[in-house]
Amino acid sequence: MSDQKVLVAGAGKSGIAAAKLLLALGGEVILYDSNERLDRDKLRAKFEEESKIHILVGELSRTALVGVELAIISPGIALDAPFVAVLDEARIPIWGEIQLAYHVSKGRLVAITGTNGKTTTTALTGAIMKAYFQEVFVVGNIGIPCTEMALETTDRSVTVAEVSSFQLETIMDYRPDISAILNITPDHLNRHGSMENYIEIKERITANQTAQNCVILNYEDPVLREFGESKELKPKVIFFSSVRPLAEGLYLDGSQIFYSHGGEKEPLVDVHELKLLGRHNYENVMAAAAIAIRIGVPLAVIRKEVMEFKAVEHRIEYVLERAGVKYYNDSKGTNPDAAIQAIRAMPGPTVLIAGGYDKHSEYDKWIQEFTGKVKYLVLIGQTRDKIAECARAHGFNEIMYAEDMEEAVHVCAAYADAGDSVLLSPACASWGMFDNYEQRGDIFKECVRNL
Ligand code: UMA
Repeated sequence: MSDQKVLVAGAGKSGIAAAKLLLALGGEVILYDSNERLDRDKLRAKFEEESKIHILVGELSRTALVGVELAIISPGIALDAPFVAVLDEARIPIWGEIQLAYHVSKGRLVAITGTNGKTTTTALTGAIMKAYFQEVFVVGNIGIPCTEMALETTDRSVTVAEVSSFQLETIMDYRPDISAILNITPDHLNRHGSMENYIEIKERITANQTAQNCVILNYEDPVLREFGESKELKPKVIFFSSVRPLAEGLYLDGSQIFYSHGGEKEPLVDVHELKLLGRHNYENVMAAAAIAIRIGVPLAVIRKEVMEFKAVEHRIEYVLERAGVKYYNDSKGTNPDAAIQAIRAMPGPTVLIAGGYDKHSEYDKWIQEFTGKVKYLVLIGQTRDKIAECARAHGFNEIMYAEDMEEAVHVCAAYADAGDSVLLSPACASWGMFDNYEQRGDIFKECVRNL
């Protein structure tokens, strides 16, 4: 890439990291962002003074592209963004940021995608790898751009990447040694147009894989089962199932996870020994274990790591116990589907804090999960009335309102009995009351600790 002039689109985390990588490789970079309100001086200050970088914001003109040989695009930019047409017209190849990282990186690559659970699985896989290998990088959608670490990788490295559909849209010869698709349910359809397209993009993670590579798939996801059984798929397939025993692969039987292969079955872990809760998390554990087995980590190491692994922050995260009541933070439960998983994961009667910004979601399925589990519902935020009305329509009347998180936590503490759980899993986005879901979760935890 040395001496190449490259346009990097998007001046967020990915764009900055990609630009720095290209500069380190000796390239010249135009860092472009369509948000004209961005401060060009502040962006410029993120780079060494002598860097060959030009900052461009607002509209992208054809003349700005003179001499540009390649464009690197950030994941948040949809391919129907107006400036992409300008790149296409100028016949400039477009690579995603993960494609650039792949081009430069060394060592083995594990790439994990799926609609839900990919951050937990990536973090857990990373933890297992770190317990066994010396050089491990955990990157991608989880928060550290792949390009940020690319130059540090060596032939001995193992890179574990969380990969989103946004990132997979713009890969070229990206070929993970091991890939995993955890599940595919409707999400991001506003960007991908249709479920068919979304599925195709997720499955693209295997597009360049060969018979030497491997893909881990969820046997209980009908789309993925069919995909895994199709004759055209080149990599070796390892299935996992949380519902039935498999002759080959990982599966949950009762409370025990087994690894079965070549006619033998080996117990991996009893789920009661895990700190992660819920069937969806057992699936994440099986996917991570399958990856680790495939790459050669001994079962004893995997067992130890999965038992020690705690939930990723803000995802059914155990906070503490007060007066026999356990408190859980699931601020990442920003839609009804995710919030259903959290309710299912609770060990017993639960006092639930929910509500927030209105994304026009349907709440019926989520409220139907309350039966036999949720004792009281404490509502906050813009969606309070809408959720209360829907809950009453389903015959659930144990509803209270709170003005802020502190009040909500105090109400829960007053109404929860020893043996109950208090769960923040709002089924709504945080905006309106908080900057983002992280801040909402942090404030919840602070209020709990101050009880
Ligand atoms: N921009 C344009 N033109 C556009 C759209 C955006 O110039 O048409 C600019 C924005 O003005 C902004 C920049 O692009 O300045 C933002 O780029 P980005 O949205 O790609 O964000 P990054 O900061 O680079 O973060 C991205 C991922 N964001 C998205 O996919 C939306 C992060 O995932 C990821 O952690 C990070 O790269 C490192 O790899 C976040 C996410 O929400 C967590 N992911 C989605 C999800 O998990 O559901 C897929």
